[in-house]
Amino acid sequence: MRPYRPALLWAALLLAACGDRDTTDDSQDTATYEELREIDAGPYSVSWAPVPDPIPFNDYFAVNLEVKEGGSPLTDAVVTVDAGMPAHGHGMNVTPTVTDNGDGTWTADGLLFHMEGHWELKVDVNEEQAVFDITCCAQ
Ligand SMILES: [Cu+2]
Repeated sequence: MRPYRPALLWAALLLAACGDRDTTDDSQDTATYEELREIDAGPYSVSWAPVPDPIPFNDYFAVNLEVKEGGSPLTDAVVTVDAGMPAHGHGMNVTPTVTDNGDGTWTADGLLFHMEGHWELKVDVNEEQAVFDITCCAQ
């Protein structure tokens, strides 16, 4: 009968666990469904809502953002908004302006999706980024 070697088994498990460590250092969360209106980015929870809703095709719209940390509104943060079509490698033809409402909400104005298809709405909160997948646009 061969001797049982639990130490070797544990060493293998530890090596496997350590090997995964690099991939867990990921500051970007990507939403899988366009219906997803709230996702986590690092310690922050980011939710968005377009105005008007649904987003109009080839017309200006705004995005209301709400950012929380630990369930409380985040009132002191740098928030920027951008959007692009990853399959086409381009962004918007306009530059949105972001207003800090001072209560954990931000308003991004002047967004415009000039093509139909898959867009990514990227919301940067300090050093983190939340990416929302959006299919443009409901007719
Ligand atoms: Cu495009």
